[in-house]
Amino acid sequence: MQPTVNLSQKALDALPDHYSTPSYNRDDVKTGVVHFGPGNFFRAHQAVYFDNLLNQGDLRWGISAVSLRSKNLRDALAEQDNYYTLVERAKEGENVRVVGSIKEVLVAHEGPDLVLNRLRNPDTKLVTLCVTQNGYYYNNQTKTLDFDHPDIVSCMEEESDPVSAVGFIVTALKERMDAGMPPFTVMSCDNIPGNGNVLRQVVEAYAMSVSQELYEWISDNVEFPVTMVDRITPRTTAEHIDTLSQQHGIDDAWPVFTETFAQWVIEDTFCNEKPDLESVGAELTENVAPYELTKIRILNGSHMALGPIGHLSGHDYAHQAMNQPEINTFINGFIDTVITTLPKDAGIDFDDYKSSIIDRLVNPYMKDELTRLARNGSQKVPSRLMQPAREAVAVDGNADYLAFAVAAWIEYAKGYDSKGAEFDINDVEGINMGLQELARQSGANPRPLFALRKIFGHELSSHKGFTNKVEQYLRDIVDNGMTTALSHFNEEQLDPSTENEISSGIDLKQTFSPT
Ligand code: CS2
Repeated sequence: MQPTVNLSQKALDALPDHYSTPSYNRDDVKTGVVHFGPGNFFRAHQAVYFDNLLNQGDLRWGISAVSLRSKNLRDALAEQDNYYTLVERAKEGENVRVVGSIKEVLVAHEGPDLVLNRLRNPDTKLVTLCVTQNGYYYNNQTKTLDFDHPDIVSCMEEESDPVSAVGFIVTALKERMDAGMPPFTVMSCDNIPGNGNVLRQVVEAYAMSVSQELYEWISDNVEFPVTMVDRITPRTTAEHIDTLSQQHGIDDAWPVFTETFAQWVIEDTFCNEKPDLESVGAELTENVAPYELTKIRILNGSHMALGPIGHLSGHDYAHQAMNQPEINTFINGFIDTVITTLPKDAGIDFDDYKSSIIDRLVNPYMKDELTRLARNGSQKVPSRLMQPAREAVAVDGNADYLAFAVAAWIEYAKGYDSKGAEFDINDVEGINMGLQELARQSGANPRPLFALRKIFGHELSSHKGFTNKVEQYLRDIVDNGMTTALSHFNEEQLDPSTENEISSGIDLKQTFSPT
C-alpha cells in the first residue's frame, strides 16, 4: 500500500504531478458566488466549472457554499481547508483532481448573519441554487409561493433569520436595494422545467409581501436565468473513500465520484458581472427550454423509470439493471416514446442524444445506486412521467411506457424489494402525503393513489385509457414479479395487433397542473 496524505492546503504539494490541483493561490480568490445546497451534484458540476475559471486566472469566482441545516459537509471539509477530490470515471480510465473553488461552507441554521453578510457583500455577483423542487416552496395549485408553509411563515416572521433560500435571497436583495447596490444574478440549477421562471415567481411573490417597492425593484433589475445542468453523480460511499485512499494515496473525508460527461446550458441573461463560463465549456443561449425539457424527460425520466424497475428486479446499480435485456429493451422504448413529446424544431439531434444517454446509463464505473434514482419520486414523477404521459395521450399516442413506469414506481413506493425485505424509499414528502400507506393498502389497484393530485394531476388520474393501463401493469407486477411483467410488456409492444394508442380527450392548450 502506498503512503497516504490527508488532503489540505499544505498537502497539495505532496500529491503526485498527475493529479491536477488548483493552479491559483486561494488567498487571492474573491468570493463571487453564494451557492445554496452544496450536495454532491453541485460539487461535481458548478463548483468544477468555477474551479476551471479560477485555474484560468479569473479570481472573482470563489464560492461560499451554504447548507441550510446540515453540518455534515462543513465538518467534513473543515479539516481539509475546504479542498476535495473529484474522481471522473470512464472506461478509458480515471481523472483525479483536487477542487479548490469552495472557499467556505456556511451552515445557515447556525449563523444566518454570516450568510446575509456574504450576500450583501459587493463581491457577490451570483447566487446559485441546488435545493431540489421542495426547496422552492412553489405551490402548484396557487401557482405561486406556498405562503402557508411553516418555513415561509417563519422566514416572514423573522426577517433576520431566514430558514429558506428564498428568504435569504429576498432579505439580501432588499438590503442591496436600500443601500443603492446592484443586485446579484439568481440562478437555479435544479432539474425543474423552467427553473429560473419558477424561482423568479417565488422570489417576486415573497418580495411583494414585503413591499410593492421591493417587488418592482426585483422585477425590473434582477435576472433569473433558466439553466440545464447535467452530470450523473452517485452518492459517495465508504468504498469510494477507501478506493481513493488505497489506489491514489489521498485521504479525503468526502470525495466526489462522477462521470467524464458534464453539460451546463445557461440562458444568457445576467444582471451583475457575468462569469465567462463559456470559456470553460458551458453553453450560453437565448432559449434553454428545449434543452432542459429534453434532459429532464430523457435522462431524468429514464432514471425515474430505471430506479424502481431495476431495484424491484433485484439490482443495486443502474448499469447492472441496464445489462438485463428486458430492462434495456424497455428503457430504449421508453426514450423513443418520450422523444415523441419533445419539440422537433429546436435543432436537437434526438438519436444522438439518446445514444449518449444509453452509454452513460451503462457505464459500469459509475456504480450509480438505483435507490438514488428512485428517491423523492413524489417530487419527480410529475415532470418526468406524468407530464410527458399527458402530452403523449393528448396526441392519441403511445403512453404505455410511461404508464408502466408509473405502475413500477407505485409498486416501489410500497418499500418492499424483490425478496420481500423492507427498504427506505427516501421520499419524506411522499410518505407525509400518504403515498406509502395508500400503495400498501391498495395492492394491485392503483386507483386510490390517483387521489394524490399533487403527483398525478387531474386529467390523467381520471383518464380511463391511461388509468386502465397503469392498473393492468401494476397487476402484472404484483402477480408475476417485475421481470415477468416486463417481458409481457415488451412482447405486447412488439405485437402489431396490440392497440397501443390511448385516445385523447385531453386539451394540450390547458397548461399542465399536477394539482
Ligand atoms: C437523477 C439526477 O436523482 C435524480 O433525480 O435523475 O440526479 C441525475 O443524475 C442528474 O440530473 C444528472 O444530471
